[in-house]
Amino acid sequence: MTTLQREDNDQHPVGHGRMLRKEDPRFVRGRGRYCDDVQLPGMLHLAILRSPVAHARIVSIDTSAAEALPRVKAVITGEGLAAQGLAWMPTLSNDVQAVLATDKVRFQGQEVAFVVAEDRYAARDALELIDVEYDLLEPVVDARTALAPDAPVIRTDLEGKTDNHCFDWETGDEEATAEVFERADVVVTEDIVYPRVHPAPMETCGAVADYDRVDGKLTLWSTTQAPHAHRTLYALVAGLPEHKIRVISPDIGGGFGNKVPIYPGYVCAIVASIVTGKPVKWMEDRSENLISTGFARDYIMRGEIAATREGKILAIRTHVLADHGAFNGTAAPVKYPAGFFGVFTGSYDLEAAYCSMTAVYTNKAPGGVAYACSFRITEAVYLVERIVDCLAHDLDMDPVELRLKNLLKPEQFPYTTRTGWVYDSGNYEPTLREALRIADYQALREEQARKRERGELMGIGVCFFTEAVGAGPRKDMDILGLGMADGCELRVHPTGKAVVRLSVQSQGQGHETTFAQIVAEEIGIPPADIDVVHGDTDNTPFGLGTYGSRSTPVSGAAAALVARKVRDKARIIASGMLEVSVADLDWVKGSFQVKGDPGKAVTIQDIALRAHGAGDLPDGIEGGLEAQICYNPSNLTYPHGAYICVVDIDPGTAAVKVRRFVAVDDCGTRINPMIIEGQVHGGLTDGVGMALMEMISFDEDGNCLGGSLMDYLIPTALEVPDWETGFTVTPSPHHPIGAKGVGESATVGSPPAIVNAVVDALKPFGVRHADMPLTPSRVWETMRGNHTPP
Ligand code: MCN
Ligand code: CUN
Repeated sequence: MTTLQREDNDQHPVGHGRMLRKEDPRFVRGRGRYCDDVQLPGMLHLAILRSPVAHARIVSIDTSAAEALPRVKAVITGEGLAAQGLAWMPTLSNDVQAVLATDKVRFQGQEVAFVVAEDRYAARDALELIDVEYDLLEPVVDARTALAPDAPVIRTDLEGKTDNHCFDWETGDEEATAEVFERADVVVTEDIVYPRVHPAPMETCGAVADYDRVDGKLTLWSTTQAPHAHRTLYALVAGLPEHKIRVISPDIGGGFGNKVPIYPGYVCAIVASIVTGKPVKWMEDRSENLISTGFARDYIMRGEIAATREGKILAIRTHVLADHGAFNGTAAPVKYPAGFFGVFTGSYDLEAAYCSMTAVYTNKAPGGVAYACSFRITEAVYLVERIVDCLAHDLDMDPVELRLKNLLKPEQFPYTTRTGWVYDSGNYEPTLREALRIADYQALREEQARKRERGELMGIGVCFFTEAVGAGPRKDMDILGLGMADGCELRVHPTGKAVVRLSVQSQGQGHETTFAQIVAEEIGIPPADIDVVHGDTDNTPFGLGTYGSRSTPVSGAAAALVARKVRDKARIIASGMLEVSVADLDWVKGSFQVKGDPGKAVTIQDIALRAHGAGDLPDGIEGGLEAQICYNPSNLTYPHGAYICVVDIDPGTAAVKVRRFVAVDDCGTRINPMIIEGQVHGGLTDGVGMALMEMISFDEDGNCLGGSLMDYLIPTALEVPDWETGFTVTPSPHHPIGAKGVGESATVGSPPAIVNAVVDALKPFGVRHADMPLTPSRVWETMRGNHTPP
């Protein structure tokens, strides 16, 4: 099933292959059209006043001076919104979040009021003139003490709430796991923190709202990864009829999960346009993006692993303390409050597993599911791949040998994990062996041994991961009651050119190219002749959008199946044109040929013309050549990968240099290998950022210390090596073309490989674990035995 195939199809004219991106001519010429490029006649500008403190009661707000400023059109506070019933909005996790604070502010950067003015400068200037009196309250900054009996209660808005408890969740079998732990030869326990980080897309969030008072229609350009889901939620919240709302997601300058939630700013822009009768633009700046929009991770985990002396892993157990910030704004399917953290058993054959989780509110920005996390699989993979390395450390075993001993075997698939996930397909060992081959693992270990003798710090880190992507089957998954299916429409024009309309939305993943390729492969029209339309609810079918690497698994399947539907109709028309029965036709990419007489054939373009043109069509066949579909996946897809990282640490400065990184990914059938490599390169770069540099931290007053890119460090080309990539192909058995998602794989798989490498380099110091980000100061302290978790 797994093949190591060569990809020499660079020049492939039709279908899958290494095709240059159709969207790039516009991007490389600076002709992309982003939210902030939208200019409408009479457009006003909106700026948001944010709380300077983390926790305080609002005593009074005086807006008179701001209102008096020339060019200011409106100043709105929480009270103003409350009068319309709009001060609070639902979050994607069935919690509520303040659009503008009324009673209290609950995190630094929270929205307190907004100004609408004739230009951006006047709006910003007016913010300075709003006088807010705050009555300071003690903030809850550390999740570890959020449930202390004397901790101030953050969510006093929730009736009867007397503590900062958000939710509890568990999965697996507690008793069976305890029993296995009891009889195991070896038990290893480690406290592992995945710090709060931020997706920090190049383009910040923003919107342009245009409410037409005459026809009652709202058009909203917004930075959203899920235009249809957002539209339905606006309709439900604001009471506007759904057909009178058009959400347009134009070009998006990176999403990484940051653009999944509905932010107060979008709602404020809509209100402002309704109030003023003018189009209103809101674009946040970099600091606003970093301190107030969806963060990622913030899991404090205790990992435990049980094994035999020979290194057979028996069970994994974990308790997680999850910091959800001031409102539970996590985007996850309703039944999965911890996202897909339940896959924390990783790629291994275990006897038992158990996870318990406590989530708490703190005085920090809301969010949680973001930054290429595959719904929290980043955290799950980090936990298992770190704790397996801790076991290797204690057993004094090579981490590769330990993994090879425990990886699931191909004959075990489909494999139901101890926490109930059904891995669709996998052939793990060849993937790991391919990574070892590219890295020349043996030679690296020999080099390391020589260097250790000389006192040099070189480390080799391994990670093997399995992801669950493509949410998801309707029977299990919905977001606020919306089933996670995706529609697709394909229309072939009379001249054989086509347009395919998607419900998902690209933020840089190249959908305009790859979705054309999927359709091209099925129907034989060159991808250049297929236009991809997305990101506009008036012109695309309903579906839940792009996140959790679900576009290929769900919408990609829809695109393949809708093309097959059109091809089925084309076959009937062809049988009429060639005067043979449909059973006598062979489909040879792009044309139907009469069996045994390849000279008698019609191309898809001939058929398209006939479908629209003069002349008879077979009985019962309508004119035109188009179809639509709504695809509900039967399962998630489970891509996997093997990563090997080599680091050198300067013993004098403790600076970590990632010298080599080998990534072998298996995402099933590969549609465009070049785009996959781009996705992997980006995700690996994310991994270097998280492992070595990135963290959103707070001081004891709850001030966010990562409010600019001077403090919140993100990686550049300088910090990353030349990536070495490889692949294996294990198709998904239930996906129509066997493809699995890949957009988040490298972000999921790379942090543990890098941390494992750093810890491996520090082995001479007796180090078994160190927490991210492994900045020089933290590595320095760790070398001296002073490791303190973030
Ligand atoms: N692909 C392929 N063959 C496969 C799988 C995928 O050729 N077997 C291609 C797809 O056709 C698509 C791309 O790879 O062009 C990513 O596909 P997929 O894995 O389905 O992921 P999505 O398109 O759903 O993208 C979402 C994913 C997520 S959730 C985050 S977060 C992330 C990521 O994509 N955000 C990104 N990659 C990003 N890349 C860019 N440039 N910008 C972001 O914001
Ligand atoms: Cu978790 S970030 Mo992506 O799913 O949009």
